[in-house]
Amino acid sequence: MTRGLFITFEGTEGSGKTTQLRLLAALLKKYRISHIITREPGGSRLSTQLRRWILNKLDYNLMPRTELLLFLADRAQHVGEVVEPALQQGKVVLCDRYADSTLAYQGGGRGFDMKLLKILNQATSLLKPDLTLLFDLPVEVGLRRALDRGQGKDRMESEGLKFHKAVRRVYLETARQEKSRFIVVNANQSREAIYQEMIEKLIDRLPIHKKR
Ligand code: Z5A
Repeated sequence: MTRGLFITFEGTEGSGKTTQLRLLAALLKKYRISHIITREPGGSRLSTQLRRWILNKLDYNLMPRTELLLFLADRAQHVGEVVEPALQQGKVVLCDRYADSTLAYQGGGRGFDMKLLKILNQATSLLKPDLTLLFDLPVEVGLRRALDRGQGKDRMESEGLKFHKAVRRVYLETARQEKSRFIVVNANQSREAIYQEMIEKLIDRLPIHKKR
């Protein structure tokens, strides 16, 4: 059996990546391409619990190192339990955030050393995405969208503008360094326009184009 395709969705707060992930999943469904939707943190049974520890506002200070190690623990479990088995079954895996989030948030946002993070990412999972879609937009626009959702802010969303701008910078820098893996999509437009751009840039890399 041919190995599946691992596609990750990345972006700063409110970039609309989850919306686009669902739209892409609907397209795969239409073409009967076997796929799964998953996310980090939170894609495995253990990580549903970890997600609460990491993102909920706590009555104590979660140390940046603790936060980093929890994200990595979550990934180790998620890759082994969910992502690898699906890829071995030949499925397309659509994953909302993955290791590039660690570089962007813990590296850009929290200021951890990039070399150290890359080593830790490797130690956690050797699995690299085949493709990474980066939904890019000014952080002010994304934060406004997230606020308009009216769900209140989690721990990461409560960080200031400087934090989120540093996250965006690292994403764009990583995309520049890994041009063959990254597809950058302008997320500062309507849902329909983003979808159009995503599909145009992605279609030749999907198993769908052979079926059209
Ligand atoms: N994190 C980390 O620090 N380190 C790591 O290693 C990993 C993660 C793996 C997970 O948050 C947090 O964990 C994340 C990084 C950190 N923190 N932040 N910030 P999460 O899973 O709770 O949420 P998220 O991944 O950050 O998603 P999001 O930003 O909340 O949403 P989104 O996926 O970017 O967008 P969306 O849900 O599709 O849309 C957001 C809203 O905008 C929604 O109301 C939509 O209806 C609306 N929307 C969508 N598209 C548009 C357009 N085009 N125009 C207007 N409005 C739109």
